[in-house]
Amino acid sequence: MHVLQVCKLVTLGITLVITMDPNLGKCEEISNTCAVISCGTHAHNGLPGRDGRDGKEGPKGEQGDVGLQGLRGLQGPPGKAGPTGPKGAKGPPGEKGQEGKSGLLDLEDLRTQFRALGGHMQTLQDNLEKQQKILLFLGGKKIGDKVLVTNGKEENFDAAKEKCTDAGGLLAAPRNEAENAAIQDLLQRDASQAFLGISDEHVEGLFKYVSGEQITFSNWNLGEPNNNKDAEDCVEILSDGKWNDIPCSLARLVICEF
Ligand code: FUC
Ligand code: CA
Repeated sequence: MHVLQVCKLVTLGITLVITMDPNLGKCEEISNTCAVISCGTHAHNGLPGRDGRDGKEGPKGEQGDVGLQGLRGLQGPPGKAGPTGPKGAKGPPGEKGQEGKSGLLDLEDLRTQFRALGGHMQTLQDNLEKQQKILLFLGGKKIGDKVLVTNGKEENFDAAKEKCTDAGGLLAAPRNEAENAAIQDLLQRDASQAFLGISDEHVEGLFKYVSGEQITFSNWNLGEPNNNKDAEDCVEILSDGKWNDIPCSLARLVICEF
């Protein structure tokens, strides 16, 4: 069969189809599918037709496959602190400590130390009594809590005060009748008068103990204190126990109280 015959057969077939379907009757549409087909009855092929117009935009295609993983991004800022984690496991037991002392033993130690302290105090007490006995043996006199002692020397008021304070005592001053009698007893052995630790050298007429307190006991001789010649600020005790104010510059027996 010749090519011409084949083309005629095809054209015939197409013509039949067009006849059966009016929508397919236009020659232009047919020429899009077969460039060699013409609507005429020419025996030879025509020139190629013009390029057709662009077709309408097709429907949206199906979603493509998932793309490849992108590049790793830059490190972000630190996040907030997370919640407290669960408690860790218990650690291994530590080394065994030194053996502790029993509370009973501590109490026993305390008793031992207390007994030792009591012993020391007793020793001190014994020594004190021994010293007092020595003082009394040397002529001291105990009256109440006081111990009166004389050095057997006569000094002016300031020197007498100093002798007593240097020895850790005070120039003796009777606070009552008994103490006055004890001092009187002491001076009779060594002298006829002794200084008392009393004066009005700061305020005339206001007699005070050397410790600074105003006197609370006195045993003035009749007519005393007279501040003779306006020069008597110190006090002597006479052999009969009576008091007389005299100049502080005079020398009198030193009697101290401890
Ligand atoms: C009395 C006393 C004086 C002084 C004088 C000799 O006047 O009051 O203190 O002892 O005698
Ligand atoms: Ca006097």
